[in-house]
Amino acid sequence: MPESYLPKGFLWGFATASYQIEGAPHEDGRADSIWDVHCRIPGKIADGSSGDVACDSYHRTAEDIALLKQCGAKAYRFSLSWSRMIPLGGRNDPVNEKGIQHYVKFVDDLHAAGIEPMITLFHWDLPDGLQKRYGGMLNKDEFVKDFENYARVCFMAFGAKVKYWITFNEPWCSSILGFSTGLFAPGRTSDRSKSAEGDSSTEPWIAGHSFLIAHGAAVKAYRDDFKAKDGGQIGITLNGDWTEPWDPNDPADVEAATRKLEFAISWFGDPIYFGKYPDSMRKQLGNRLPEFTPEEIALVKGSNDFYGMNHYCANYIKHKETEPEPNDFVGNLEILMVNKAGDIIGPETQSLWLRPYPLGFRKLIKWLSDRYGGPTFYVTENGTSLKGENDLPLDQLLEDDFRCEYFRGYIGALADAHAIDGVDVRGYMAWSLLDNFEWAEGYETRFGVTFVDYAGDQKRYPKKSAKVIGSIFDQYIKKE
Ligand code: GBH
Repeated sequence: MPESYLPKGFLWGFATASYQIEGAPHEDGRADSIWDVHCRIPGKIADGSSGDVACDSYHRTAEDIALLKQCGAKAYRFSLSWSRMIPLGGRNDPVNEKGIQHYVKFVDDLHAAGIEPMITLFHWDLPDGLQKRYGGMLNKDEFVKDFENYARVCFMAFGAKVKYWITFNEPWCSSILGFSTGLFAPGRTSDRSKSAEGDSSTEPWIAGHSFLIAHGAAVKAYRDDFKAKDGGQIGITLNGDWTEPWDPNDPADVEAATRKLEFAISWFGDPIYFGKYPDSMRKQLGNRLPEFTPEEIALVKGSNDFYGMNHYCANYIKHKETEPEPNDFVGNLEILMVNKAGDIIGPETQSLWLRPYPLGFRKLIKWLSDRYGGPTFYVTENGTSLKGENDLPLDQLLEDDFRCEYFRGYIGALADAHAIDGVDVRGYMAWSLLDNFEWAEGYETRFGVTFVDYAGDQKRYPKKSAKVIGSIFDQYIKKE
């Protein structure tokens, strides 16, 4: 037994997202999401692929549940496709009973297998109807009403069967990658070589504001009309990488490292816990960052029952002397893999942005816990790709020791954060159960503990990490 530990009853399992695994885009009444549309634009997805088939999980729910059981998972975090439930998306559009029934059955099947469902309402796949009708997140009033309506449809459909609800997955990604760099759907950006429309200096901040208000409205709906009878909890999932100063002896780099955390995480975290945007963001962005009305503050402040934390890696941060560009979204700084002393933050993976640094996990969750007054955390994603994994022959690919080491390091760091630093963490979902559609990267980058044979009828093969992860939790979770 290692010295550090995770609390008794710790909820661990795996995470996925609807568009990344389901396929079946036209089945049972589903309509397009903005990702279906985005994938059709040539050049947007590295391998020209889409989520049309993906892991075919829409047809293989039993197989996926069997995989979860085999791994010993206690929980499964998955997202609902809004376009299956309300195909056109809006509060006056028809609800699709078939879409609802698919997920109701899935939740029942999970329970029958002894696996706790954790539902994400929105993992980036906005119904395209709402994008076309009014610009999606850019139209705050419409978007908030439609999201609240969709959330209510879900709360009603699943009632007491679901104890863990997540409103949004990583609103940073939808806002910045969707409205600033244009890498993600809906692909808007000021860069006219990439999109005919968009304003990177304003739209990401407007979208982010809409997400916050919509989160607050959905949480209020749950607390007012469902929580007492259904007994669940609701929160938001925020992404964030840890930051180390490029030169720890340069106060400007130390400050920039914190500013990066504020631009990436506190953008959403501060309004939810304090009712305001971080000063560093207001200072740089001025009135491009929307203001909260008193009614909005009342909705947003205090709107997390728990903090959903997605975390993968760390970077070195170097301040910039020059004035920030109008499209800057990181806080006027450089993000680097090597520091002044020549240390490398972590080994390469298949994802350019992902360098494992387990100690950063412990440091970040402690930083968040201190900043936000010791909230309850559920880690809602953590995992890694492997450099060159996709090019390996199957027998070698299944021996994913690098991923096993990643999980050992990160789960150990989490146990330290809990046992030594006193962080209140109660669950952990590894990303991901399956190799899946890795957004703009297509299928070349794999994050699964299960290999999915895209050329061989989507057959699933558990990797070594699928077995190892359970033994790691066994080691750390307190029995008494
Ligand atoms: C998660 O985001 C997602 O929730 C999940 O759907 C996804 O499959 C998983 O990561 C693995 O990627 O390309 O330089 O602009 C993780 C947080 C933040 C990581 C944005 C990628 C893009 C950096 N992501 N980041 S860049």
